[in-house]
Amino acid sequence: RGEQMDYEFIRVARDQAVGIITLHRPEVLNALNLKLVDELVEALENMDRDDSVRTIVLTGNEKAFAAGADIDEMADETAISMLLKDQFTVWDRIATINKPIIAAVSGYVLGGGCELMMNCDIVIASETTKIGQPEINLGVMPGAGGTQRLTKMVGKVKAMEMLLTGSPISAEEALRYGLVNKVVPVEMYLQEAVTLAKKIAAKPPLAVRLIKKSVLKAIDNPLSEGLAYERNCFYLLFASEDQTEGMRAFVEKRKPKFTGR
Ligand code: CO8
Repeated sequence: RGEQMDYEFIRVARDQAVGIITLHRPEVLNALNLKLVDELVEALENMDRDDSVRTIVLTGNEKAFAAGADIDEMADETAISMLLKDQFTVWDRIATINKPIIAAVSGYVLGGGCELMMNCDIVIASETTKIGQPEINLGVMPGAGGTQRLTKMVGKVKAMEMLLTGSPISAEEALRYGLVNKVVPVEMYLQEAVTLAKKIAAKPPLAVRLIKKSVLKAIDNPLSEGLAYERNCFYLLFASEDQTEGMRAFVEKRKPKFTGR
């Protein structure tokens, strides 16, 4: 399992220690149907288990990272059919991936697409990126974290504006509000993300993993709990061979060789 041929709506590839997942439903601007999300979660979890993958890049195409959940698939749902389908149990597993996920986005990043981007750890955006939560225009609201994660990221008044008008913001505006890390020309966004992913892939993996976990703790917990968690992770890393190697290499003025142990 996990071979390319298993997937209908995504593509998986490798560039050295970077796993690359490409959303691939170009004819509908990568609208996220249930099967696509299932495949995405399976690919993410496979890469998370694979020691030779250190970081993950998640991308779409130039025109769309993802224009949201698949509206055709949702149009005839009822409250009870949605509840029974329980699509968010699989969705929530995206937030449990241990390895850093770098989103390389361009074009439309709307609705569930924006919520997916906000589940990533670092975001590189092309100049043509448009980010928004247009659910209100369909008579609904975000259901995969859009009201919560967006508010924590951009603050109350900007979140209100985006969620209540449904109008997308530009890449530059997203940069100002801290929704994306960097805006680059459209020819470069994927390469830029892969370069960044390779840089992080060269770092000691246990430290990478515990830093990601600790930062995510800050979003959801009081400071005192986050600090206690950080302290324990910090102590834990002193049990790793990479701590011994990293500090010894510094003292010996040579480059460290990290093994992930
Ligand atoms: N779902 C299904 N099909 C879509 C979607 C979508 N979200 N977005 C675009 N498409 C399809 C279009 O129907 C069209 O198909 P066809 O060629 O068969 O007519 C094709 O993609 C190309 O789209 P357009 O012709 O509309 O292209 P335009 O360039 O004219 O417009 C827009 C681009 C502005 C992005 C427009 O397509 C649009 O408004 N799309 C819908 C955006 C939207 O409302 N997204 C929010 C969806 S609701 C949601 O995400 C709730 C999240 C809940 C959690 C989900 C977890 C997965």
